[in-house]
Amino acid sequence: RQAIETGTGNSQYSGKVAVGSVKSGTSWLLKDTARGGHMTYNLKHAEDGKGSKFTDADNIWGNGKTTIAQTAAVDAHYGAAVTWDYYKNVLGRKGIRNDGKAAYSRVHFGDEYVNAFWDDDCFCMTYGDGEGNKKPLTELDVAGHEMSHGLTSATANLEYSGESGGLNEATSDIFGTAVEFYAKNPSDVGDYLMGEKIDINGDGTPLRYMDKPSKDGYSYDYWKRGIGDDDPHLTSGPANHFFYLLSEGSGKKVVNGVTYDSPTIDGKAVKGIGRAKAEKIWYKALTAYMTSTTNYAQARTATLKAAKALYGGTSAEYKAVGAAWAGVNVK
Ligand code: ASN
Ligand code: ZN
Ligand code: CA
Repeated sequence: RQAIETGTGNSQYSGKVAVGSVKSGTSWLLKDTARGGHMTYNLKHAEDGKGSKFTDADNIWGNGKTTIAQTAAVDAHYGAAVTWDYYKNVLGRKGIRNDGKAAYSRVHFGDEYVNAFWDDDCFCMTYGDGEGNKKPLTELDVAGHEMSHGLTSATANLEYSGESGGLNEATSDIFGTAVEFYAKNPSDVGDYLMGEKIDINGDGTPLRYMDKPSKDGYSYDYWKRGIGDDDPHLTSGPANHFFYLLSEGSGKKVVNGVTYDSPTIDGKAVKGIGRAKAEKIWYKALTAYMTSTTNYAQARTATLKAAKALYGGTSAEYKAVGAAWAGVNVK
């Protein structure tokens, strides 16, 4: 039997964090025994295989910078841990498959790779180092996003093309964002932006905006016919926007110091019901009512069913779901 221990991690994006580690001989192993045994591996720039285990002599991991390989591992390991805790404590779910077993993470994939991804085959998350090895794609909301692709695969299994592809992507943005808020980490406060710290555009802007997805220059704010032919990362827009409207409502609002201004297609105001309820509605819709081919109209029906089951068919929550979908042109 191994004693469960916790190490100290100096992350790049989330400050000083606890990391799951376990004593192994004379050193420590980066293994989260308290969370299904999740481990983070070092690919050392390879693009396949599992990589090498991370070990450490003093159980203090990373230095907050990219100068040592451990730092990206700290962020990835922490991201998987917070996502695990969010699933358990908020969604009542024991890991991605609800079986108590962890996925694993791999960092330092490829050469200056500017992406991160989930893979159903390895049941694992993988992170690149970013351009110039400066901004690894290991930010907390990105980790929550990738791990939640595993959650989608294990539940509704939304096909990664057509409108279901956009809903698949949005599910990952929704839970990635939920995880970031859940962490209550003063070094990485929650927001309705994706990847705001990885500076993927090189000008300080985030990867995606949920209050008004078109702010990225590419994403859709509203559903329209034929949308499913486009990239899931752009057709996630209406569902991300729906989630924002349902949580916070339309118009101007400041949350954790960030100013949002969320429009509706017809200018009708939507009143938010709070993020916690919006998350519960999306999770129930995903796990009870959506299937692999669910499209936008069916996602509306699924979330209405979920709101009815959770809060009743005459509730303010149920009405807000309808209003938020109308705001993004899904009726
Ligand atoms: N980061 C992307 C995602 O999770 C990776 C991809 O498009 N395959 O959607
Ligand atoms: Zn994704
Ligand atoms: Ca974020």
